[in-house]
Amino acid sequence: MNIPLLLFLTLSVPVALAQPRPTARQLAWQQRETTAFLHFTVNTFTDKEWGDGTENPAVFNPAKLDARQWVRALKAGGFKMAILTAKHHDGFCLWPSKMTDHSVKNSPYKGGKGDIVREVADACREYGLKFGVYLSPWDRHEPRYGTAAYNDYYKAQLRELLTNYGPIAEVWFDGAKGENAKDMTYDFAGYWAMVRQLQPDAVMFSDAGPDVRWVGNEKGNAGETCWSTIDTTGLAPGKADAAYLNRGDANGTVWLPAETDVSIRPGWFYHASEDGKVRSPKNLVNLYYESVGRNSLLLLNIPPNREGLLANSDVVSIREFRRILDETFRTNLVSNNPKQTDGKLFTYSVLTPGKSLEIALKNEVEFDRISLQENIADGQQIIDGKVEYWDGKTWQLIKPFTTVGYKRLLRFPAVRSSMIRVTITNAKGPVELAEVGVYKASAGE
Ligand code: FUL
Repeated sequence: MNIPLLLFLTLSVPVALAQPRPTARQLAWQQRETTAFLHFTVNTFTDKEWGDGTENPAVFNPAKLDARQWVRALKAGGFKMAILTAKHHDGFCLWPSKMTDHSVKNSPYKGGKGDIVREVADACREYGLKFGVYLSPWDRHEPRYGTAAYNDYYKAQLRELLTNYGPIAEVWFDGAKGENAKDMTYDFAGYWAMVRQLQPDAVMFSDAGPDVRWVGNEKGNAGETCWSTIDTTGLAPGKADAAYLNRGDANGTVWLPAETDVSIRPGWFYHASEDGKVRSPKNLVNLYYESVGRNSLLLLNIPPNREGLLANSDVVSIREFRRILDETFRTNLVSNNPKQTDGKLFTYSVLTPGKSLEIALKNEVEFDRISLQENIADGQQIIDGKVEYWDGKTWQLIKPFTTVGYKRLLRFPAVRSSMIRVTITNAKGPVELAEVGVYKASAGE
């Protein structure tokens, strides 16, 4: 081996290895694409968004509660997981925690014998959805809040949730805390160690990870440029630089993909007054393009009502949302290209900046959507690029794009052609282009 080559290998290999990559659990999380959020507590009955912790458990009476109805509707909406607010900021527990009386056990629900965490976990298992829990660190009811003893209280509750309900696929650590809340230093390191020990496959969300980061807004959109890498220095739960979280950082040293949480209604909890303000299927489809289509995951909240059911309007909206997406993405118009159309990230073509990949279509066809995916198992490389179509004489620009990562969806006015080409203009390293989809959007979009 000649000296320059040896030198090149020794210098370049460690650099390549240093590129952040997802863990197996992060990779599985990203490929789920859409998760449902279920916000439910005393607020549903008091018509509030943030309870103050003084609510009487007697108000909590979802007489017709049917978790199977929730999960059936979520499955029809194509959601792969449901995350339940086991405890929101008001401190009321949807399971009979041994740690407090402020729970379902002192409510009229099932005469105090109910356990909504169990009902939802069981329904998810029955219908093949993953199950996750939200356990608010900020607790406005528990007297120990504000003292070191609260960390033990919180951990004991976390342990109950992690040990009694089967597999937990995600734990949501909300950094929210009211402005006049008591001072409290959370033992996040301790909480996270417990999750790793008891549910090693679970991903943990907070403003700053450790597995999944907040997208920086509650409007439902990831940055037009969105890196799964970020620099976590100075970030902590409740301490977020929203714009930074929204777009990530090409030079970030940590793999921490963005989760886009947004509600189907204006509030996170059900309010009858918002029955006329449920997002339409079209609106939800747009959120999908602006979250999943920008290298993020869509966490859509569909809050159960006072009866303990998902409202029909919401059920219809998510079902139609999925029907439209299925229709748009049913037929990939790319012809004869097994690598880029097999749905597998680990079969790919390697592209370097300046290099194009020409892709033949099934005859001359009309299309207005393109989907691109990188093999993120090896990291995220694309900085920018463009797609063009062949007009019979020359290449015409369809659209430039920036980051791709897990998925980039492009929308543009319909064109007719028999060939496209994808060019990478800038990249951090060799691009592993895993999937290319060319589609004609459903009329429903
Ligand atoms: C926020 C909370 O304050 C909201 O009530 C809701 O739970 C949302 C998902 O996170 O930080």
